[in-house]
Amino acid sequence: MGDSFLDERLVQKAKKDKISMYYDRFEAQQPQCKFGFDGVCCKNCFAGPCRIIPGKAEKGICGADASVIGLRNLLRHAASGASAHGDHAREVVLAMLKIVENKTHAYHIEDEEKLKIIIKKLGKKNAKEVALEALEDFRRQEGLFHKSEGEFMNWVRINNTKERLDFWKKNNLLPINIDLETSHVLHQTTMGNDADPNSLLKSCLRIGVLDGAAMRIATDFQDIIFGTPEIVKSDCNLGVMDSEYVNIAVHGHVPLLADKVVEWSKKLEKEAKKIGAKGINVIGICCSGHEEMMRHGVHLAAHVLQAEHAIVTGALDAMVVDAQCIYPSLQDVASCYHTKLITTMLAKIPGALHIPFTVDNADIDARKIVMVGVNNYRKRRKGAVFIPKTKTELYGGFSFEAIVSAVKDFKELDKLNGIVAVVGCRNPRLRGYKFTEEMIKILLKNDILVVSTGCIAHAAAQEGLMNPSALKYCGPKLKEFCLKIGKANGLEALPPVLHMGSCVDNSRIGQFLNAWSEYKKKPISMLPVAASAPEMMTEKSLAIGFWSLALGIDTHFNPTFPGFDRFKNYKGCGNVLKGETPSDAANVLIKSLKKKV
Ligand code: MSK
Repeated sequence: MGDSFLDERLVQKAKKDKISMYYDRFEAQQPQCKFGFDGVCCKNCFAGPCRIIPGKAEKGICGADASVIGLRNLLRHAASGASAHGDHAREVVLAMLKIVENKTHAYHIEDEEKLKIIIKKLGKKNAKEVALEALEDFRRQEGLFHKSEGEFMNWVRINNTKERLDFWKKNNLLPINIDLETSHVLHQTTMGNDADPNSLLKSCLRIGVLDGAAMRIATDFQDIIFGTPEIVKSDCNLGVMDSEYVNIAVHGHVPLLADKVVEWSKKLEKEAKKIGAKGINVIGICCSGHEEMMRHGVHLAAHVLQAEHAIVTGALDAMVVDAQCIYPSLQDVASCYHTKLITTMLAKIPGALHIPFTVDNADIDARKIVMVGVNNYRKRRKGAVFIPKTKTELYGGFSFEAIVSAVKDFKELDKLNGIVAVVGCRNPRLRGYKFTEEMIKILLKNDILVVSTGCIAHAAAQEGLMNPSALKYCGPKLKEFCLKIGKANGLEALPPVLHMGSCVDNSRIGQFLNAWSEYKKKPISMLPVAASAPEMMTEKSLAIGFWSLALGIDTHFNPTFPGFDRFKNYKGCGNVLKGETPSDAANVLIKSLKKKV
């Protein structure tokens, strides 16, 4: 049996084709390890593993107790998540440096305005200096390289309110550089190091501050290179695949690859027609989907848990992946059909075709990738193709700039009961229960505007919450707001759930909150805003959650992270919220907002 958001006919098709899907493997894992889930198993040295059993074994062999083990594990997870965002950001900054040094002609500067704003904020003269300042955020060593390098990350300094910077400084939460901090956490959590729960908790928040900056670097440079998103109409769900076209999926996170695949798909249309297809249909999975939908209107086909099903349709000619959230199972599924799985960057999978993708060779590599899909089209097995009809219209591309230009006056937001950022992954643990969709509907009914990113944004879009028809779920104040703003912008209505992009684009939410905080002359922690990761799965989501807490935002996590019950709120940061049903989750979020209005 599959999950409620999966197409039942594809579930049955996978079963008939004898393919193991994530939900089959999830069942095979039951019962899952309780010690692992509670975060009280330590494997950080080889005297272990040590498991904490209340009343029997309260401490590990070295003497670390449940709090220390739990927080060390949590901190390691958060640092891994932040390192993923850091690596992603570095790729884009290095590409920018190549552009400005004329070492690549595959990319160019698309958004000069955004570049100028960042040059000004940094007090620099040109694009090259901006790229070097960003790279400084990966190497600063207390003035070793030059006196002006500062003591903490540039992207923290230029993108946060004075109130937050002062608080973080006072509490030693300002990160020096991305590589140093993530590596420091590995050291800090090895056997025989930091055993102070308060210090470990502070490090979690410091990693959160770092993660916010890493995401912002990625977003800023992506906007400069590919353009800042504007409101765009598109479709979502697997019904966007087309059996008469060559279907190529872009899956992962880094638009350096996905954008080139989109470009070459247009250039190679004729090749597809030569072999009898009507053209090339690029579809988006996970965050690559968001990046390409926002800037090119590419259809959002699938979130992380639907990626296997995109292959089961039998109509996917190639799936090209880069990094993060790529299940290795995709190759097992692809090997049962004609689909070519192409790896290109960090995520390598045995059996897949590996075409290393580099900025230097971007055009040659992207052409090669698209031609693999085109040449594979004829290998589709007749009778093995089934594409569900389900697709839903959505409006996406609500960058900070797009929202400001649509809403015009922040005063309009005073008419609402607040804003909740609902972000993150879909988690198989929820067994397909539409937790997110139900929770969002309760928020809308309570006149709360929702902004969303990542796979949760796929979920919201598929439920029809990102188009004007979702007004039927809204309370009167939210409905009036959406109608007024929508009409002023030539839309039937503003969707009550705003699509703000990929995981790194959570930084757009931060950008919006800074501007709102300035307008209201109140710290973010006093604004009617809360956050939720209702189906948290990846370590990146945890890092994002710590960023949200460090900003002063009450944040809901579900499933709760390991060691939740021992986690203490840090004064001056947001509170960790628990809600294990959609109504409990919505209620704790609403309660948090009420305290601020
Ligand atoms: S892709 S981090 S499963 S949102 Fe950004 Fe989806 Fe979560 Fe990956």
